[in-house]
Amino acid sequence: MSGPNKNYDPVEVAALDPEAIDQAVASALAAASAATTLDELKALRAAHQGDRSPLALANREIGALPPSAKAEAGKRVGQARGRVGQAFTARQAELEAERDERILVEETLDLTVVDDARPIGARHPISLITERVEDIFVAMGWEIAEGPEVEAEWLNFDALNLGPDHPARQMQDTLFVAPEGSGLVLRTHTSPVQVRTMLDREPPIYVLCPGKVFRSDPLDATHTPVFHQFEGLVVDEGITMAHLKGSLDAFVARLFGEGTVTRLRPSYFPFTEPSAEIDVRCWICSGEDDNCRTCGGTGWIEVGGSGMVNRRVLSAAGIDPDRYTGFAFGLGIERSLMLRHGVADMHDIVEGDVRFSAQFGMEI
Ligand code: FA5
Repeated sequence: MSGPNKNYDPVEVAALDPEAIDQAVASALAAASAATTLDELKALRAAHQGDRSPLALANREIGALPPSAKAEAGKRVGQARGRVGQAFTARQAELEAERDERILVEETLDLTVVDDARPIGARHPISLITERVEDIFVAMGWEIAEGPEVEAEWLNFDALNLGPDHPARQMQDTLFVAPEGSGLVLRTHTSPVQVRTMLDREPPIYVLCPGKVFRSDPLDATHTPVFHQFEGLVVDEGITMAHLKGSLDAFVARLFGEGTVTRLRPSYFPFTEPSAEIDVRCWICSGEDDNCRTCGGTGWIEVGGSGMVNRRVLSAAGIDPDRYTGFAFGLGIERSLMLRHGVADMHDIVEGDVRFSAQFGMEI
């Protein structure tokens, strides 16, 4: 800084030379408009407006001027600093506006985007296969019938030719509804819907009844205490065992695919005569593993029971057995699912893990 000098002419102080000041202003304005980011602008502002900038240094020289020169020099430097300050402030406002605009675009939240962080659920494969089975029979012209899960003992057993002392009553491990003697059970099969349907409707009858059933069976690879069956019942004039076989063959080909190997094995059910178990070739070992856990080494898995409706059952339901005959079958839905999809263990079906269900797709 120069010292006090009475004859001082501001024009002679280099820093206060009008041309030098104009140049400092021009260079500051150019720098301000050339800045492309706020950080760059901040650095340039320090260089052109800070304590060590040409205009700040010029400002300091004013103090040393004689009073007569101070006003003019002060006005010139003050205006120059004002223009520079305005230019930087205006450019800052522009850059801030650009930044805000950019942030709005870059950080826009699309609230319509599906949030896949939360896994979606899946319908249980038992529901899906039940609907498939229903579709197959409805396409053949059959109707869907329903009955309650808490059932009258009479319909679950007696009307099906299983009297109170009938040994076959022990074949199904029944869960009775309290109190003792209530006359109610958790239905052990869907067969009571046969009787309900025959009491409700006149032949010809072609119905399918899917539903939940209960037995005190322990949970293992092929058994569960709560499972599902679908019951088929046909009552019409002239119905024979051939109609039963034909209907089952058509159904099995549709659900499991052509070429599925099945067999009807003579058996006994009090409500059908003659009766047959429906077996399918083991879907895990195809009969080639004597130690197979799924079929127990027999090569066959029983999926249901069937037969011609016993004339005593027709009579109990008020249908003339001399005019009408019928067939019935009852298949396990869990076993059908295992067969269709090669599920080796019942535990997977009953445990309710969504990762198991999700493999079957999200059919609605
Ligand atoms: C019956 O329940 C008869 N009502 C079927 C019937 C209907 C025969 C109409 C004749 C005429 P069964 O107890 O065998 O039969 O059971 C039928 C099917 O249910 C079995 O073949 C099997 O596929 C399935 N099933 C039986 N117990 C279980 C269980 N604990 N867990 C899973 N599925 C089972």
